[in-house]
Amino acid sequence: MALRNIVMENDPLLRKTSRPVDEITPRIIKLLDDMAETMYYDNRGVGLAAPQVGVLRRVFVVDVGDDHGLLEFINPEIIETEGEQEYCEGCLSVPGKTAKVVRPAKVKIKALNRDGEEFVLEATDLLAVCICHENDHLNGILFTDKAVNGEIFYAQEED
Ligand code: GNR
Ligand code: NI
Repeated sequence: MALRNIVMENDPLLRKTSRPVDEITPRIIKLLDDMAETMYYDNRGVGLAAPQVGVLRRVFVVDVGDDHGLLEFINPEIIETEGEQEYCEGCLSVPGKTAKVVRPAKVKIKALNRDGEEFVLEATDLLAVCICHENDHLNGILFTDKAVNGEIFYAQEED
C-alpha cells in the first residue's frame, strides 16, 4: 500500500467527469487500498474519491466510523433518495473551508465491490451525506458549489 497525493481545489482534474471502471484489475485493487490508506492517514477523512488522487475513475471509499466500517464503491449509482438533511461539510481537497450543504436524508446506492459483485446499500445520516459528497466528486462537483446561500466558512487550519 502507499499514500497518494491529494489533488487540491484549484486543479482542473477535480472538475472532470470520471469514467466507469470496465474491469477490476490489480491496478484498481491497489487504487482502493491506497485510497483507504490515504483517507485514514488524515484522521479527518471520512471518504475519498478517485479523482482526489488524480485518477478519473468512478471509484470511492467511505468510512464514517459506524458499524459499516470501510465501504468501497465501484461504478456507484444512487438509485433512490428521500428527504433532506443539512450538514456542515469539509473536503480533503478544499482544506480550511466548510459550508452547510443540503443532501438527501436517505439514499439507496448500487455499486460493485472489489470482487465485482453488485450490492445495494441504504444509508442515512453522515453516511448518506458522505456518499453524496463522494458521488459528486465523480461528476466534477465540489461541496462548495452547493453551499447553502453560497456561504463558505473559513476554518482555522491545524497542522
Ligand atoms: O473528510 C471529509 N469530511 C467530510 C465531512 C462532512 C461531509 C463530507 C465529508 S467528506 C471529507 C473527505 C473528502 O473530501 N471526501 O471527498
Ligand atoms: Ni471531498
